[in-house]
Amino acid sequence: MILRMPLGLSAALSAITLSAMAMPSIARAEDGHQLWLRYPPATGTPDRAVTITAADPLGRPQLKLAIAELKRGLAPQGVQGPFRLMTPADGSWPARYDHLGAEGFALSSRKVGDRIDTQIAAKTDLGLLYGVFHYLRLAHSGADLARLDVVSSPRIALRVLDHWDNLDGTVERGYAGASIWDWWRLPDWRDPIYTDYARANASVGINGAVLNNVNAKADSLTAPYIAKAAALADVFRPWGIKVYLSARWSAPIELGGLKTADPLDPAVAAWWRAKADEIYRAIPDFGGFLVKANSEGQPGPADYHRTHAQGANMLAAALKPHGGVVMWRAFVYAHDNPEDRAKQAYNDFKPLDGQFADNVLVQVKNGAIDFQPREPFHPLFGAMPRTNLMMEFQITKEYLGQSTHMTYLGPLFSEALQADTLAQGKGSTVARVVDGSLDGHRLTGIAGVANIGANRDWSGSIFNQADWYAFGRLAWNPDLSPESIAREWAAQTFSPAPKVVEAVTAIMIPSREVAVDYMTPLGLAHQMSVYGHYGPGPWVNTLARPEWNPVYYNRADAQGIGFDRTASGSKAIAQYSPAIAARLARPETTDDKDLLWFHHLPWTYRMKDGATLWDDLVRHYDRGVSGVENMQGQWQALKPAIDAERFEKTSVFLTIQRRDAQLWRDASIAYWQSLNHLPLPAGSAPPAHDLGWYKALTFPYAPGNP
Ligand code: BDP
Repeated sequence: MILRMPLGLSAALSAITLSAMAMPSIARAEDGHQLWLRYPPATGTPDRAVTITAADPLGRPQLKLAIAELKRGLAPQGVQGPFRLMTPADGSWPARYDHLGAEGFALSSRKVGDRIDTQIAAKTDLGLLYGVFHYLRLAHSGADLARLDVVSSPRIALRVLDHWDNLDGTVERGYAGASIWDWWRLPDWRDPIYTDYARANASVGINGAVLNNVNAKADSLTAPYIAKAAALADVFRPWGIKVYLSARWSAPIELGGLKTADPLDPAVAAWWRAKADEIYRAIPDFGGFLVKANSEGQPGPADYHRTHAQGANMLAAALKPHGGVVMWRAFVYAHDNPEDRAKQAYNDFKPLDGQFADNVLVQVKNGAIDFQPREPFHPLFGAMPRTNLMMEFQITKEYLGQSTHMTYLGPLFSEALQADTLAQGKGSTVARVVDGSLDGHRLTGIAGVANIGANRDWSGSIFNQADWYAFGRLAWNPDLSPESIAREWAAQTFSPAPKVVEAVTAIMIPSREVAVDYMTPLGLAHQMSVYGHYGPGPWVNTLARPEWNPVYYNRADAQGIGFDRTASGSKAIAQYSPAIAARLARPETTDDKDLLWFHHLPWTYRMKDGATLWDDLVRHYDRGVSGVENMQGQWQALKPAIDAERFEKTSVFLTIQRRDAQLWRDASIAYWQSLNHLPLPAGSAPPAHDLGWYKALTFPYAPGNP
């Protein structure tokens, strides 16, 4: 079937350059709702007719979507045809593409006279859809479309967003407004936003969504809520996205009236089997369960003296006949366990290696504590070769300034993925654990705690969208560079003009390090206030559980600061492979960025450059504040190139960030000085207030607080 589409573009817009930086002007008003899928008109392109050749899309919803998306993305661009979309079923399939997996695609193009012939090939219609999105990504980020030769398949099988959305419409650690799921009106009202959501995810290759909070209510597993989830699954299906549910461990008691949730009790297993059957009747391609068990007060198999493996395997057996999986979280630590919190997950899970069923993935946070601005990689990566380990990142910025601070997370994700576990010699990166290549696993996964809410711009700020985007791109290929991802995001989000792309990328790339500097430099962690983890609170020591208090992590006193995790301390370094442990055993051979994570050191300790630890620490805080000032200046220079709405919002957010950075610096320094009584290094300004002033600050009603 041949679809002919006259583009009929007037192509009247031509580039106008102005300003000292000669940025191209962008006049359209924008509110960020279009994300990176804005498809703005190209400038100066002549009218063209485009031809798309594809099999009859009748009965092939994904092919239909691929064609529609291609038209939608090409129309403003005035890109030349013809395009050919092909699968093996369509004939003349080139054997060289036989190795493409179910989701992979190949793009090729060549110039024929004054046209460009483009071919998008994939084994499945979903692969074609991904191929179309990739083509459009290239088209809208200024790539040369006349000589394409791209073959791409995802490295990780399950690329999932975890929504910490509650049934009452709130979002735990959500900073972008209410939940986008209108549970109340589902399943009848299928808000068009669900389609937009699925399309945005598909555009970056995300293929799964856990709909409800890991701190789950059993209600999600009742018939009315299964019907609601099924309605969402229907909307998502054509976009290649499966739904998953967080399962509350004690549901057999709460919903089934059983006396126990013991995983070895046959009645419990039977209840879950029946529940799985019921879900699959409504959602035939249901993905499976995500489980937070025996963690932060949630029930779990340990309540019955059973292991995590026994719990996970019982659920896995219920899902197995339907092809579902269990994503079992390793985020566990107990209030009555005096062991270093950073060690507890490893201690619990490492001995279980090899005991998990083949449809279980153990979901491990990138670091051993909790999504801090910087954490060394979690020692479980590389330590459980006989287990499917999946990565869990937090896209929502609970500990990184929440919605307002600009802290591009691409470098954080990539740092964790590229960390070398040395488990099987050099090159045993976390990425290779997660993509299964290191240990030969086929069931692989990566999850990101979503930063999506009902805000018009989805993520609470324009730049937070980049974190969602970067998660998807790295889930597809964990070896992509955060710089290249930032570039393609900036090109699609603002303008492909090289000056704009370079200037936006230059702000994004250092932004996470800037935040580390003003919040938790040199390996400090968890210094956030009690108000929803917003703002500084290094002095806090009043929370019920020791390991919820910042003082637990900084261990600061008159003599020194930092958490000793060496042989003289908690011995956590022994959880890493011997070569890494040997490096971490001494402060001199530990990276400065992780120094106080692993070592307790005197304030007068000499750093590699000869400065004292105290002076160096203060310099990091100073650098954090001046880093935000730089970002502000760089953003102002972009004014002529950015539409007023998005420019203004980002400017104001950077002002908030500047204020917060100062607060972080001053409050932290005031507290450390109250302990060490040391003078500030030359050139460093004293905090604006005394410590009491900072301690008296409150941030009530911080959003996202459970
Ligand atoms: C922490 C959050 C808490 C989550 C928990 C988790 O503060 O709200 O429930 O992680 O991941 O980061 O389960």
